[in-house]
Amino acid sequence: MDERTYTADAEPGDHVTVAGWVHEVRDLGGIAFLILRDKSGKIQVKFEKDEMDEDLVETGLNVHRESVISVTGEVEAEDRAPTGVEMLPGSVEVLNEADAELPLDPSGKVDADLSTRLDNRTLDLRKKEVQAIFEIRAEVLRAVRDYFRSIGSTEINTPKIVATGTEGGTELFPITYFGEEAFMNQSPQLFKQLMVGSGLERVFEVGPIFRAEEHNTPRHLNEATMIDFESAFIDHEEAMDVCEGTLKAAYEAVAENCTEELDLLGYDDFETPDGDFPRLTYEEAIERINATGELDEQLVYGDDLSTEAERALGDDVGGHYFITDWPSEIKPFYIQDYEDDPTTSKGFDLMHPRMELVSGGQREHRYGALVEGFEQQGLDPEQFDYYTKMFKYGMPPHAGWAYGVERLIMTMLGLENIREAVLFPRDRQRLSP
Ligand code: AMO
Repeated sequence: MDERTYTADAEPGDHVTVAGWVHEVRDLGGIAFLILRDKSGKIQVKFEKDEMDEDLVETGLNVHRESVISVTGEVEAEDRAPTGVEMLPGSVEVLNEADAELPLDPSGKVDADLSTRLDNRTLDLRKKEVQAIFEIRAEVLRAVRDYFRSIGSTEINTPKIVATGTEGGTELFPITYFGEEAFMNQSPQLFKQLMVGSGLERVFEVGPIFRAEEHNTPRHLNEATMIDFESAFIDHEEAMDVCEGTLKAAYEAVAENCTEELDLLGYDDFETPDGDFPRLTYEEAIERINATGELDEQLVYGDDLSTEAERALGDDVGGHYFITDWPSEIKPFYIQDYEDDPTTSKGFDLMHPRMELVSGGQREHRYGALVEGFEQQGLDPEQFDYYTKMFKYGMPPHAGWAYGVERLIMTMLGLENIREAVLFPRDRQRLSP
């Protein structure tokens, strides 16, 4: 194939070859237009029937929409063309003809429901506004990685096939591992903690997690992507600082580098969070929720926050905020409790007004207290021996947290359904594509 030029780079006076998808063919009689689409944009190709080779016109105008073609020809300025330029084709090559009937209309003129879109994700992703979500997701991950590197954090990759769960036994996916029972990992929690004791001290991971969630909701997935962070020699307050810094870095990068994508998604006032995020204790949070009068039943100390409670508080606070000092009994075994008040933990959540984005906390690094915590949660410390025993050989005080990437994107872009932020979502009904 001749050297290919992106449609956006085709300038008047150039002789180029462009390649992409047939977006539309408009036949006006003596003259016809083919709109060719590629990653960079679209270009109008003009066919003058009486003046051009018959075969060329035939090829260009009879090709089905969404076929892949390449066009070689002259680029000319044309005010009436959508992009101000058009091409006069010297040759058209059909590289792969598409079926006449498509399961989904990538031009977006005909709406499709989410399920049809996800069944045909390849075609769905030919729409610029759908692509924009994934360009933004990629930019968020780049910015987050850069931020972590700037604070001396090492990227790690930990096993996804494991022998035990970490976030409560009910949400595990069992698999068979050479005749033995194993599980898909719910979180890199224990591995990242082991790494802060390894000499790497400060680590992060971006990777998949697997949870057999009971409910099919607009904000739960059965396979999600988590951004995990863990650092030696910091406490939960400092961990919250890093968490806040990461979130702001992600928003700022999107505001700066994704203006086109934000335009496509209809944002003219994309706001990056600024100022310090409020840090409410759990007790303050339930008082504020009760004071909104939004809930049918008042919350009492020890209750977890329902979706309605989170929403009531989110509306009240109006921006990102942390909830700190959770009751120990509703936080996992690895979270440390206050020395002077063992009923209160140093666990925290970062909340967006719509939902929880992050959980984290100061970790229990003392062997004795850690093993006790396992027993209190009805877990067998023996099963976690590979983890607990390292706490006997020099485990520094440490803290960390984890984001759900899809929830971050969903709340950043105001998406209604978390599935919009995943290429191929896994939920209770969906195992393929
Ligand atoms: P937690 O279970 O709260 O904490 O998970 C952390 C964050 O991950 C996201 N998340 C999910 N997103 C989509 N679908 C799901 N099923 C799902 N489950 C979780 C949420 C959530 O806030 N090990 C701890 C973190 C830590 O303490 O470092 C953990 O996994 O945004």
